[in-house]
Amino acid sequence: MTVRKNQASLTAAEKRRFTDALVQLKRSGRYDDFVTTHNAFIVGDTDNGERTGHRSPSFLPWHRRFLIEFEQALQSVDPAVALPYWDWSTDRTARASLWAPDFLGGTGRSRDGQVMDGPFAASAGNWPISVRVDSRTYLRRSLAGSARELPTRAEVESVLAMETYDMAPWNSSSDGFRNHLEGWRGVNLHNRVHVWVGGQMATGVSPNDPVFWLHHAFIDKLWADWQRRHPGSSYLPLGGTPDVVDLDETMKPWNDVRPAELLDHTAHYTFDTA
Ligand code: CU1
Ligand code: CU1
Repeated sequence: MTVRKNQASLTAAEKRRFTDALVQLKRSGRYDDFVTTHNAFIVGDTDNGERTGHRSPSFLPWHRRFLIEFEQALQSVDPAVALPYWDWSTDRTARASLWAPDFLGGTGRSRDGQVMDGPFAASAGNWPISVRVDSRTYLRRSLAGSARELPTRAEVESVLAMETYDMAPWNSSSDGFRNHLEGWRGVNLHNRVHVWVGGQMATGVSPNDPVFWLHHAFIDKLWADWQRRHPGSSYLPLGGTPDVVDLDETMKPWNDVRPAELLDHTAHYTFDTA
């Protein structure tokens, strides 16, 4: 059984196995397939046209399925590994242990944003950026650069309190839990964290930065927390909505899964909240 832990409580050995598995997956070429898929959806998802991964109700089930596939790929390398989650409302500075050299490494240097320490530094030779939106082949970050503050716990609570999952027009202008969590409206949770990290994380090729997985594992956990708080609230829309994925409609790129089948994460993993 896969147990996703808070990254702050991982042992040194757990951190090492996780980053080793990432590097092995990268070397095999399979890691970059995930970056390519993510960017294709970022480019294709539009407010007034078809939208699946972002700006739409299926933002949450799409990333849940995406993370499950990625976690399974990691487990094919090391069966003991699970995705950790990063609670950025608690570990909210560039000095958090998340960014230490024994885990993800730190912020980029001021000249060009290049990450200089940790397993994903260009100098370590294990993390060439191949799927990219510009010519730079090294991992970049600018922690606390463009977005100065990460979301607070009070801001998280204000979004978890929202009763309705999503509503028309089912895009980046919608009111409701999904869009406030995704961050196009209100206090902005998910999008702001991408911008706070900066570098590739602020682009469509964001999975180039391994912190992408820890960020989205926490977004996924917030969805599960919201479900527990609002047992009477359902995924919406239920059906008949053009351009978005209804509850029982199949979801690209997989075409073998519907949001309805992804509402219960416990079939795949649980969270260790220690
Ligand atoms: Cu995404
Ligand atoms: Cu994201």
